[in-house]
Amino acid sequence: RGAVGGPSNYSFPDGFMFGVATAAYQIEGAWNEDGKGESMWDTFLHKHPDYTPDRSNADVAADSYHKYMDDVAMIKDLGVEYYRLSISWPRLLPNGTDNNISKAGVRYYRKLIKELQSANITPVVTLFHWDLPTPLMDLGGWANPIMVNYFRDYARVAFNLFGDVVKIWTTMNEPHQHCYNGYGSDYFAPAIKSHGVGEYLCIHYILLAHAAAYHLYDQEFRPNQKGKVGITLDAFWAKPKNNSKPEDIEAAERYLQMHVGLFAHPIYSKEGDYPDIARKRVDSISLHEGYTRSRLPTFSPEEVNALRGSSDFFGLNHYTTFLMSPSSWEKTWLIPSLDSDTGVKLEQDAKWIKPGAEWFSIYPQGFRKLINWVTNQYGKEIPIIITENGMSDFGGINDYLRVSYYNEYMAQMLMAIYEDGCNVQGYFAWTLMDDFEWKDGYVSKFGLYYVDFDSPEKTRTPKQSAINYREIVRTRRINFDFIKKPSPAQFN
Ligand code: GBH
Repeated sequence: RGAVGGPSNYSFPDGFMFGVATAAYQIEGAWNEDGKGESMWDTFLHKHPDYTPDRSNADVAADSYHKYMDDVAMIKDLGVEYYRLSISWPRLLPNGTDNNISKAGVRYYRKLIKELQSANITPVVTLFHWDLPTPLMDLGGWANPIMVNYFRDYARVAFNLFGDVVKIWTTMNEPHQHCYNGYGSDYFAPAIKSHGVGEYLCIHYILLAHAAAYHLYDQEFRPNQKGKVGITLDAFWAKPKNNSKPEDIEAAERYLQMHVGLFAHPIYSKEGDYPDIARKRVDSISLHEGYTRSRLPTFSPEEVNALRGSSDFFGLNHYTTFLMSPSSWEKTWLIPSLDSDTGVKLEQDAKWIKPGAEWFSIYPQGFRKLINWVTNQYGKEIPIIITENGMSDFGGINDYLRVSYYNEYMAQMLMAIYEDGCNVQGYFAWTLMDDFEWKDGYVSKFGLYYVDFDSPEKTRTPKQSAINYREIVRTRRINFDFIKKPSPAQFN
């Protein structure tokens, strides 16, 4: 019904979920207030103040710990019905373990959830958006198998406390980015640089921890709480550098299997387990490198079973596209590593607009391709929820490029829905407001709302992109003419 006449006339399907997303460490601040424990990001940034270009950290950030009422008012003003937030594990469990539940932590998330409820906004809660409690990091973090149990304990506390209201959970945010950048290199905390070994351990135990939380919910909570539990995976679109070169097409597919498939195949495929290509490559390269065992750990048959089908939806984060071609050696690669095991060179087209962060180019068509790839790999039955999509820039409230980024990317999503039959059920814009953007500090901005980080009030102001998103949500259509960039003369 909504599908006549192309993207500018398509209307979003009935029941389509519109939302905005944030993450605790990036917005909350109050890093040591009311008995909150330290997360490994707190610890890391206090130790390495020069990690970010502006020597910043998220001790205060957007101060959402105190300003959550303003946040909810903004979300309400956007008209969206869903808000994806994350719980700070060490705010709830200061030591990471469930022997000590912080009353203030419970109170904070209770108040926030209540406030959302009274604004008719449905919370979607991420359990782990990278801020691991430092005491658990000290034990090796996700490289330590015991974390599977500690994550399950944490999940139980969260389901117990908030599951009466929270009906949509995502266990982990972007395990690929977390493990690859944090355990495989020093781009993210904890900066372990155990490339090729630690990064696979992180992947392995994060997957098992996800499955443990899923089954815990199934057994102890689902019968009463009747909610859904999924995971959020990230993916660049992998575009063959030269579409008429079979080796580039193969490289692109290999990249997707090694980066998305590594997580998605164990959970969403019929057969389960790591994709064959990953198993074979890492096994044989490890052997060749002189290791007795493969650097990629092995799941037992019970673990394969526990992982298979352990998600009620496919949470997908997407930002940008890279061009792929085969390569056996790149100077940026650490060896061994997921990168060298993959053997694919990543570039971006110089013609694509690059509005902000180094890694970020605009290529809207990649979004539709990616949604189709996920659909073809794992089937139409599994609902896809876009848990993040948004644009990086360095600017303020007149973010006309972000307006067209959202329009164009959402149009591609609508084409995936109506022209390709993909089962996309929701979309969350990243992000509600400017925040602490990890490696980029406060320099790279993704917000729909501008935050004045110099003001003690952390004043929030809607950008043009917020006004545009509100109109999309209100009309359930994309109006490409709603906000027009003024001609240069009008700027004077
Ligand atoms: C998401 O991750 C996060 O979930 C969110 O917290 C973050 O604010 C948002 O996106 C915007 O960045 O992978 O070698 O090319 C995206 C993570 C991590 C993707 C850094 C690009 C660049 C280095 N990004 N990565 S590389």
